[in-house]
Amino acid sequence: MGNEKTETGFVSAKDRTSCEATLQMLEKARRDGVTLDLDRGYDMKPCPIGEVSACCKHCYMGPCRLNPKDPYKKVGVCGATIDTIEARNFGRNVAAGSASHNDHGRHILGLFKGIIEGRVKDFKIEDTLKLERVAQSVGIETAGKDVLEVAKELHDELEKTFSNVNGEMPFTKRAPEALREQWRKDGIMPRGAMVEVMEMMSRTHIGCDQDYNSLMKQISRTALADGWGGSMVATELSDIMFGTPSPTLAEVNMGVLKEDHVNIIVHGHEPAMFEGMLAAVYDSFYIEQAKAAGAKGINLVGMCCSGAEMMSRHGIPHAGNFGSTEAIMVTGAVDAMVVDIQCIKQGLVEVARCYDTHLITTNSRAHIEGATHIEFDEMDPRKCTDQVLAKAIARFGSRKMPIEIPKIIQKGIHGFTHEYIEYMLGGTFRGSYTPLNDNIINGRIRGVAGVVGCTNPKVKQDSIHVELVKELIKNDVLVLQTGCSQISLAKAGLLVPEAAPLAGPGLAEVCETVGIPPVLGLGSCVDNTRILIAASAMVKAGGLGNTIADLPAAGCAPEWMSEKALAIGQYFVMSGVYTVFGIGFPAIKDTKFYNLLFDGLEKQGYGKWGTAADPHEIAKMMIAHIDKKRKALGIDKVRERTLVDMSDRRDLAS
Ligand code: SF4
Ligand code: MSK
Repeated sequence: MGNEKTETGFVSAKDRTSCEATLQMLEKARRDGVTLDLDRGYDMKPCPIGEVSACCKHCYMGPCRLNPKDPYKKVGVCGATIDTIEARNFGRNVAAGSASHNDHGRHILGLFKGIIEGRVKDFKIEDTLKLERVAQSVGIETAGKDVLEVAKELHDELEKTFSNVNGEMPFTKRAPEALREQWRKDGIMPRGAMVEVMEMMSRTHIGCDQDYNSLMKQISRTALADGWGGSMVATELSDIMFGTPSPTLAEVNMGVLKEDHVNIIVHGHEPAMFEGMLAAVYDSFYIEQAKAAGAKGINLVGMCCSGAEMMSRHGIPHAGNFGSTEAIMVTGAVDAMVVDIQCIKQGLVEVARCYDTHLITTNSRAHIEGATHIEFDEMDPRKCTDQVLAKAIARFGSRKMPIEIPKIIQKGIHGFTHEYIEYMLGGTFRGSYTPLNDNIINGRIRGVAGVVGCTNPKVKQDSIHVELVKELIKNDVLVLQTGCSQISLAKAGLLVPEAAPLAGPGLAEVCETVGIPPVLGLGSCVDNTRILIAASAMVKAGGLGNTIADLPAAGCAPEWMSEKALAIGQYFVMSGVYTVFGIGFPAIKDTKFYNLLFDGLEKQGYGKWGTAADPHEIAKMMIAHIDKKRKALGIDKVRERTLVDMSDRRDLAS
């Protein structure tokens, strides 16, 4: 199949994705006359004014569309300037992103409370060691207390993450002291998530906060309330309840679907429903039912971020990232797709209808018109999961669609955590980040980069992620990954130790010695907090400065699309990380607000934003920043490589 006429012209499916399996399904969808997001993304020409955030619809005197170069369109009807409008729009985006993660975290905290109080019977506290460590990290004395006592105290402490009106968010205690002092001095220490999001919304009402500098403070507090708040609560309590991941071999891509099995995909962000499905598919009753319908068994696979989380924790196969969630239904082999919250495209309904797939929403906060809603209740998981299984098995038994599954699977190692990084470098008894810091100081590792985030049909799916990461590792930069980006690289085959030769000589040497890939997958987008904790641990280990902004580190979301991504970007910047966004950025270059984001914040001692579309340009920017930090630390001279001798190897591996 060659070029296809879309609404805006001919475009080759090959220009829409670099994922071979998704490409095959896009071509099939076009043959079948079904439109996917990958083509809609090409056809949709975004409003050029909205794309740079130069419009405001905060009141009905407008909407106002600004053009700073046109003297008659320099301000809105109320007189709001471009800087006010950009800052208010950005603030509301960050508030929505932070609210999403905090709502997720609050829900996970509720489940934790249900376990403590004995109301939730189907889940338990799995990782008591992590419970103890997390409790201690927020100042809870654990000696002599039993598990439930510690859990109860931890719950009560973490509840403040959401409900505090004054004071400091509990997990901010884990940040380097110099950074916390800076947040206090600048008045941006997050208090409680609810108050931060509420204040962000109230400040951006017409006629309220109209100074972009002042708005920036609340934007930062709202973002920090995500990274050091709800997201961190979600990650840490999920580990405590469902188990802390450790490196696991897992399969990725559409080839994980099995033609002769009942295929159920779980897609979304919260792990509880997925864990419930995992328990249910082993029920012999349903296995027998599936066999009676002619299937060899039940095949449960993940997609998007809950998929990444379950793959990290349990090695559950993963069928693809955000850019493939519509395309996978074109296989005809998906008997049910079960979804919870966030990044669930409404377009799934129509594709599911075309391919006779059950699309089942399960969360009270995320209904979709046209989907079947079967609510998931943690106190009675089987009420939902049994109905899902019955529907999927029945669909298998009466499959009408021709099946075409791309036979593409990549194996990779997933499930790294900040705890495991500490352990793999320092060993069981003296787990430590010191060997990592030493390898950065001696120059084998040039620096560390977080490459994270979504895919976006404005650009060829996965292409920027893969090119960027290849360029970074080639330059001895160790890459940490989460979310849909991790799946892009897994599909490209880089999450295996055998990818070490693609790295520069220093990084390759470390990877080969320790036996790790040059690209470490840390889980879902909410798990970006693992990177914050790892960065804090690097500061605490010593030798690389006093705060995260001193580290030779940088971050990037090269194919971002969500408001959560903006909140994540801002919390990384305000934690000290240079953060580059690909595709574009919602602000006009050289406005005062833009300059504050892209330069001013760094002058205040934080990180800063950057943007570029080309992956090689992004890599250059990130590496230049890493080198700048190496120079400031006085470790730029030691980057000529030394051959490792046996004692070096022992240092690395012990
Ligand atoms: Fe226009 Fe001001 Fe109303 Fe925004 S708040 S729509 S800029 S009048
Ligand atoms: S799912 S926010 S597309 S990473 Fe977390 Fe992926 Fe981005 Fe959604």
